[in-house]
Amino acid sequence: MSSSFLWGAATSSYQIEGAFADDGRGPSIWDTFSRTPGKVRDGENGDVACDHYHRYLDDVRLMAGLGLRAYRFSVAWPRIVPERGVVNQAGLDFYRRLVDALLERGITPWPTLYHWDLPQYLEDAGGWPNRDTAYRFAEYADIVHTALSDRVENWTTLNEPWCSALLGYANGEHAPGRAEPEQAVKAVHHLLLGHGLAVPLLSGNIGITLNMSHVTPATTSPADVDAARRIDGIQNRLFIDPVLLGAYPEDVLADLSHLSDFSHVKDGDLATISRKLDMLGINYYSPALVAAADPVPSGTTPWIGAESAHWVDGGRPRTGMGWEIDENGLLDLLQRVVKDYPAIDLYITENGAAFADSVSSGGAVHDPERIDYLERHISACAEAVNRGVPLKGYFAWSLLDNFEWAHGYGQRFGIVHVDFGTQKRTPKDSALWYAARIRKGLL
Ligand code: IFM
Repeated sequence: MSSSFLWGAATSSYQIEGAFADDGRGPSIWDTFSRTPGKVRDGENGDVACDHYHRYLDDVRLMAGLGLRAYRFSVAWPRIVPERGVVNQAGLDFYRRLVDALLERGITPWPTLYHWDLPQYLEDAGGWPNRDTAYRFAEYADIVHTALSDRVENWTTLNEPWCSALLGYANGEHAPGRAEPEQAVKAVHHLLLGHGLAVPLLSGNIGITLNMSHVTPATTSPADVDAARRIDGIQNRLFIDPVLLGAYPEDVLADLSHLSDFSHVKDGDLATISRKLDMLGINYYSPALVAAADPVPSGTTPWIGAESAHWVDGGRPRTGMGWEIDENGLLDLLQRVVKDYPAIDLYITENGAAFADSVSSGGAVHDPERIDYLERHISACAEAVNRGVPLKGYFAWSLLDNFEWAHGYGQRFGIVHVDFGTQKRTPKDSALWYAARIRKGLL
């Protein structure tokens, strides 16, 4: 079992590529958002990021040196279709070169088609709240698949549609920065519709990646239990239910009824969204301990549907992002997915932690907290497999320190340190630990 377990690391296009105007790439919503004053820490952006677009060969060599068996990256839609109706061959060529370099070193390419960099012209036409964007996504998926299917077998449609829809359109923390909760509900549906429209156009091992959390009530009081139900509904079930069960959860529709009458859900949409998949990617970082809310503090924008719930401190250590560390949440979550949903291969497509790393005078990066985080969560994966969970792989987030969205370069998630001034890569102690863990195997 453990020898076929797929070990990898993950990145995404806007977070690492840079080369924002090279070879015909058009602007994305993140180019626009990061240039909007006050949206990203210190006004930082992905113009250069890790300069991976120019350094991909070195980065692939680095991956090979660490013994990675798979590399999860995303394709930048604005490189492929920079303007409506225009296919940019130079953009496709970049990913062909990247995939070839991976295959030459025995690393399985694991592309995601959408990791948040919507072409700006599609946002100008309404963005994800506009149904047409789902059809444009399917067209784009078809273009990428046609170009790469001779060398790529594993396809992920979307990464974390929760973030695209809710952070992007409900509270505006992410691009395109709109605080329009009614539109966010439509964005949820059109992201999922885009996924479903793309599925029959792809071949091989096809999946979607959801960011999921294990949500538990802080107490057994009915109010806290209901708060946990609502958060679980918005975070998990609003996405996994339509994809794997073919229906939105009734209680979540009721929770959102003040925002939407769901007339944007057309006949046949749920059949499209629930087309059969081969795998489900789960991104797990932290659990959620939830209680019924005191009034939400002024100046904060609650999640839609979760206006009267708040997160309770579980008393565990936290990462640099302030996220509580609990590997048992991952084990519980995996077992819950197996229990509540039809059988499907599972992959942890992201898991990792940001800490304030620095290069020591000897040139090493000592990151014992990240090693501890990874060790705990990989052990939870091993335990899940022992308990019969069909978990087939694990991708550390992230290969490289990178542009952490609204946090700019202030949060380092990499197992490889990047000096953003010189672009020097230094494998952290965690990268060396991970390489040894891969050699040892899961179980
Ligand atoms: O950096 C992000 C990634 O783009 C999506 N999942 C969570 C990561 C850490 O915040």
